[in-house]
Amino acid sequence: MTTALPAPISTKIGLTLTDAEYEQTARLAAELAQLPPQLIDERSWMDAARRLACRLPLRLQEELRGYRHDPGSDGLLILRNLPVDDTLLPRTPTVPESVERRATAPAAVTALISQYLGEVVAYREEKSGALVQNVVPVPGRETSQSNAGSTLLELHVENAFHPHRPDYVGLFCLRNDHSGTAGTLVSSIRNALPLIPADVAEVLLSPRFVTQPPPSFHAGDSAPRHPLLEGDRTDPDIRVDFSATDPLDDGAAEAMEVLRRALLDGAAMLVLQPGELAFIDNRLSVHGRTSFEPRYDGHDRWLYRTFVHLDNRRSRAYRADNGAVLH
Ligand SMILES: O=C(O)CCC(=O)C(=O)O
Ligand SMILES: [Fe+2]
Repeated sequence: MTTALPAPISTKIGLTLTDAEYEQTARLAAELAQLPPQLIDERSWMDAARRLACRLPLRLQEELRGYRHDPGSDGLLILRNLPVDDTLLPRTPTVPESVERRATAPAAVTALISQYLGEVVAYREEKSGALVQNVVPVPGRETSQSNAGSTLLELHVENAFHPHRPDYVGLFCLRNDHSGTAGTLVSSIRNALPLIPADVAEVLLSPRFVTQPPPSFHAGDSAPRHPLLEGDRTDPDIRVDFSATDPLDDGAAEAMEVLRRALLDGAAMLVLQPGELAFIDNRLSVHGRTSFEPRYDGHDRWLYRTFVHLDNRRSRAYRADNGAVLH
């Protein structure tokens, strides 16, 4: 990675809720949070989230619908001024594989918005298939290339090895890190492509790479040989994890390094603040995280993560009982 930090992301991307919209969202989240059985992973609760999401503030609905149509050059949507009450939050969890099972008010906020964007899904072999996962630093995992770490997390497409990787990754900030500097790195192939020579792009478009499951997965086969770029040559999708993808020959290794540099050159840094929810388009953009110093004092950085698919039907063979969890 370069030593210079990428530019902070423009504050113009996305939507900041007005105070009236904040109140409307808080009321809706409170209504959802108290619905029995108050457990996120129960089907009836997520069904209610889908239904109630139709009452989110109209401007928020419009923003989400527009983002789904075209995620823009950064593949990023940032929603600001969402309800999170720090005085009601418990201590930041510190255990490995931490997930949120309880229908807390902020979990209801992220469930509503994620369900409006598409279908909230999870993976059986990762974080016990929970639909809302905690992104928190874990003692002893500092250097792990997973979201439990606190050293630099390499740029990656989420679950790049999986045939049904998420279409979007949602990161909802409950607490920032103590120094207020931990940054989510985001870089899109739309911005990087012009920096890549045509002959290198040709290599990236050919199946000369394999990708392993990330360390957060307990089981799973590596992806069969695949290209790193696919689809339209002028506006391709990207599929790479710089700590889990291996080039199969020297030319592929060189091309992958050019891609990495181009993505780093175009990367933006997003220091999420409490009440901000970022969606990353996992087909167009890679993400990572700068390093930070956890204290393990109950007030460390804490995000809720959700995964969203656009079309449940495509992954039906991977989901038992037509539920939300893929194998
Ligand atoms: O901590 C972050 O900002 C991102 C971590 C990450 O890559 C993830 O949770 O998928
Ligand atoms: Fe990630």
